[in-house]
Amino acid sequence: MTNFLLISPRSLISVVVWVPLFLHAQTYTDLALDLGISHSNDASAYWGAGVSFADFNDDGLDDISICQKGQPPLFFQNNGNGFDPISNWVIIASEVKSLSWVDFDNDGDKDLFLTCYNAPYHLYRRDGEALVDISTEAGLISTSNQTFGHSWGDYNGDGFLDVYINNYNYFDGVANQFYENNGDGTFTEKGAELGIDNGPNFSFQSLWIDFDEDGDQDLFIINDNDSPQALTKISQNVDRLRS
Ligand SMILES: [Ca+2]
Ligand SMILES: [Ca+2]
Ligand SMILES: [Ca+2]
Ligand SMILES: [Ca+2]
Repeated sequence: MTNFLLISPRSLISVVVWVPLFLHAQTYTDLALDLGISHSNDASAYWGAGVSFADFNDDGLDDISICQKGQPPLFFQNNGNGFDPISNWVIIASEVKSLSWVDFDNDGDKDLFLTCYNAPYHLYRRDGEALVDISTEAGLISTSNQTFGHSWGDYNGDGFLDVYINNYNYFDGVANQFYENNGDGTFTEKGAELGIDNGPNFSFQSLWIDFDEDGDQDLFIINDNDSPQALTKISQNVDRLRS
């Protein structure tokens, strides 16, 4: 038996008219000034700057952290009706390219990691109201003063977040770095050992993502198109990476 779909001219018209009634264009209103955020990145900046929308004080309200050209980052705490600038966190004098609030030590509060332009990257442990620079004691040693993006992910599934760091050195390509979290407040660099140091490419950003949905984190790397080797790479996590 053959089934037929009968559409009369009248029903066809009704379909054509009916569909657009359920399509709505989204509209947005800029509330930044009303909510207390007046920052604008320097229009002459050659590269963009990162931003974080994360609850850095764990009060249930997402806060905003903004990187900016030639200046330290800005922090705005969400008060429920708007945002209050935090002025006592002058933690670094350098331009910051990206930052993440991340509980690297699993003690329940969010710590801060940031990458810098013309300075080493830094990891700050959250101790109450204070942010304590523990980069050196944690074993995070910059090989570049031009670090752009970074990404956190638990590549080995041990419950502690590891971090991949993208170095951008245009005239002398510097390999990226990958730090395995030892779970005791320290890290071990394993980029070359795991085959993910990305060679001398000028590297913008990275992302840990389980692209093949096999339960482990794979690594996606974005490089500048002037890079000597490749634009982008994805390293499949097979036996803890090696690709
Ligand atoms: Ca908050
Ligand atoms: Ca923490
Ligand atoms: Ca881990
Ligand atoms: Ca995977």
